[in-house]
Amino acid sequence: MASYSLINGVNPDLPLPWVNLDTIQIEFDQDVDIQLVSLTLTGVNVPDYTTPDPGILFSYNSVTFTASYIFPSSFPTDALLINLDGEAGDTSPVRAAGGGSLLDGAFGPGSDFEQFFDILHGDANRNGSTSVTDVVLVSSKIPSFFPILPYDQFADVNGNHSISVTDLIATASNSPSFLPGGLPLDVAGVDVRRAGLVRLVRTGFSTLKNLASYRIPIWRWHDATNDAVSQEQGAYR
Ligand SMILES: [Ca+2]
Ligand SMILES: [Ca+2]
Ligand SMILES: [Ca+2]
Repeated sequence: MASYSLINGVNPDLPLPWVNLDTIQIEFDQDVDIQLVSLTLTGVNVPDYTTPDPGILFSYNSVTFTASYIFPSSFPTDALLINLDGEAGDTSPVRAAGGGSLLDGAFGPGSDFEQFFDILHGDANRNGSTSVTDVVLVSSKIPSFFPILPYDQFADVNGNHSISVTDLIATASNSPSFLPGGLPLDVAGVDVRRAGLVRLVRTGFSTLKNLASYRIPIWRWHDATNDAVSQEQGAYR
């Protein structure tokens, strides 16, 4: 039986402050069959980012086992939900390359994977609102450059590895603002948290490398001998 684990970044449950995130990358631990329509992104402010396809650039690298979805514009402030199809009845479920086993999503082989994450432009202290507190925080880091302190990746709201007046303006211009109330619905219009997938609320972000293509979940298959380990590693168990 296959399973998966996530690799978490710094406080992965908290909002992401970056203003120019536009790419979702999903890295697998083996070669997979995956298509553009395998992924759906929904939100509260924007109910559906992927249907119909707004011009997403999809690619899959069969050497690094990484799927990339480059969206035509940066994600706005929103509460978001990724759905990756893994059900037998889906149009293009993710499966091991060559017609192998279906993806192990929420509860077992042949189920979707769903993951929440929040974006709040300028929320440098990641407390769920953008205010003068964030403006003061960003201001206190000017000038700084990665990786020398007081550089802070979350105060570098345009993700260019330096904190400057540009980040300050971006933060101030988004203040005050808040995350939307409510939860994103999945593609079937079901509130997946209320439907029992509370364990999927936790998001898994890797260490920041390139903010403009921020890497979100790391997906892994495990063979039967690794199953006990992978269950323990599951970020939302
Ligand atoms: Ca599905
Ligand atoms: Ca804040
Ligand atoms: Ca910057």
